[in-house]
Amino acid sequence: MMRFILLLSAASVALAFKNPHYASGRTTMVHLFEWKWDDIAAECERWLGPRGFGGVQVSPPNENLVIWERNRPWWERYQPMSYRLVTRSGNEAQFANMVRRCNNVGVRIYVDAIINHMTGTWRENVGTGGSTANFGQWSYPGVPYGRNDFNWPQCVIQPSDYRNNPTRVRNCELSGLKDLNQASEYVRQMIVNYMNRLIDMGVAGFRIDAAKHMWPRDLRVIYDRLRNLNTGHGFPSGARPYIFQEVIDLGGEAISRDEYTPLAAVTEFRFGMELSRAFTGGNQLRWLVNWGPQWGLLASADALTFIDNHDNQRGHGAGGNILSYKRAKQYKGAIAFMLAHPYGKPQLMSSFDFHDTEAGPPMDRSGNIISPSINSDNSCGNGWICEHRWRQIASMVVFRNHAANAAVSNWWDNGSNQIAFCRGNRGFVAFNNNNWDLNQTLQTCLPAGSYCDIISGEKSGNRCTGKTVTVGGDGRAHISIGANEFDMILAIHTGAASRL
Ligand code: LAG
Ligand code: CA
Repeated sequence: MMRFILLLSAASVALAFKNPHYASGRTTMVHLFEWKWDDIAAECERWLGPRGFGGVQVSPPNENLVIWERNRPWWERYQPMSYRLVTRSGNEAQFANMVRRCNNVGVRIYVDAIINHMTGTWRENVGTGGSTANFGQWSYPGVPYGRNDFNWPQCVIQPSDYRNNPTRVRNCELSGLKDLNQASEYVRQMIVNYMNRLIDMGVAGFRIDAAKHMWPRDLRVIYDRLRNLNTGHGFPSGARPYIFQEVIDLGGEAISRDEYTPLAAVTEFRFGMELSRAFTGGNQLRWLVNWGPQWGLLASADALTFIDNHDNQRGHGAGGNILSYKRAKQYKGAIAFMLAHPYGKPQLMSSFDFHDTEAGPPMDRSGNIISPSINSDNSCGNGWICEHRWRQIASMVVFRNHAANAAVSNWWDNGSNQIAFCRGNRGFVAFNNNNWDLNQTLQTCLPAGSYCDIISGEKSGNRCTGKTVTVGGDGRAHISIGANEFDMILAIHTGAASRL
């Protein structure tokens, strides 16, 4: 009996940090990379809430080193100076206001937590909140941290360490960033205080930056000390934060993602790598028939899934050839597959346009971030891409919410790159990644009726601005996706947004 209870409680601990606590009926989060808090609050109210998005991953909210020497690159935010909530995205009051306003419209906030390290060594030493540091003394009075709070002896991770030296990967510096010692009681306390402050403000969870570079046993202590989510923000009582740990595991390294799944969820980097490969012709779509763990992916409940993230869309981090907004047709195909298929917990990337992989977000001469403007066709301006506003992508978020727990059924393929499947009797989707047309009568599994394809257009009143699909009494319908069409996808569902 005792053993059974222990087993049971071990299982519930593992599940505890794997629930995003989305508002009911929501399934998908978006990373609003480098957005300002006031703009995110507005976006929750005018777009994300009404369109059924579940949450937003925000850029690190804690004070970072200002690096004019490199013209304020995006990556300065991965160099913490303190846990004060002051950055180019806004101050503490603005952060709190954003969390409140987003929760009010059913959109959760997830914080990118940089707890592995502090800054590198630079000539400049002032943070976004005015804190200073003495790099040579490992001194960060804004926390405060000093020499005793870091790993010694100082060392820098070498490429070969990833293959054969897990201790160095955990205890040496990641690209010269001063490496905190999470085994220290004091360091743990500072980190826990920071994260608990955010939980009290109403955030729903965290991305754990560089989790591979910290010991799972130390992370466990930190997670266990986190408070429950704030019931004053609509979370159920006893709810644990959602934690997705950034572990890049493409195989062949000494440290594996499996060391982290007993603790909480993990970012599944193989997901975007495989789908990018398939949607650029490096693999046939027909093989996606057994998409999931059979492909070597994590168990679905453990996986935070995405095509690109802020690192691999610009060749930072590990793994190359990831699709992004820059190859829009293929990218939308991969994203639509991610959202149509029940595997994993999807995260969308929302980018600013870049040519220089180091360049920071759109900013003025003083380094202030310039807000995205919103055009009449719902797209963004001022240098912001806003993939989450692309009709095809936003419509597929609605599709996923509507498909809910329905399983994949009635898989069809043409033996190469044309595929189609149903989600129970709620949704149907088809893809054409061949260079010839798809023209087929297929089993849609949907009730007879007239549907508006949510990819080529949308329902507006009782009209459809895209393809209309007529499903017969036998559930069959004629499906056509031309090889040269703007998109390679067709999707219909029984929700209000598609049914005519
Ligand atoms: C991450 N995950 O584990 C982030 O997703 C990733 O964006 C971060 O790297 C990294 N870990 C540390 O949090 C980014 C850039 C790096 C950048 C680093 C710190 O990809 O290029 O390093 O943030 O700002 C930069 C320079 C390095 C330099 C270092 C230290 O590029 O040349 O050695 O700063 O000063
Ligand atoms: Ca470390």
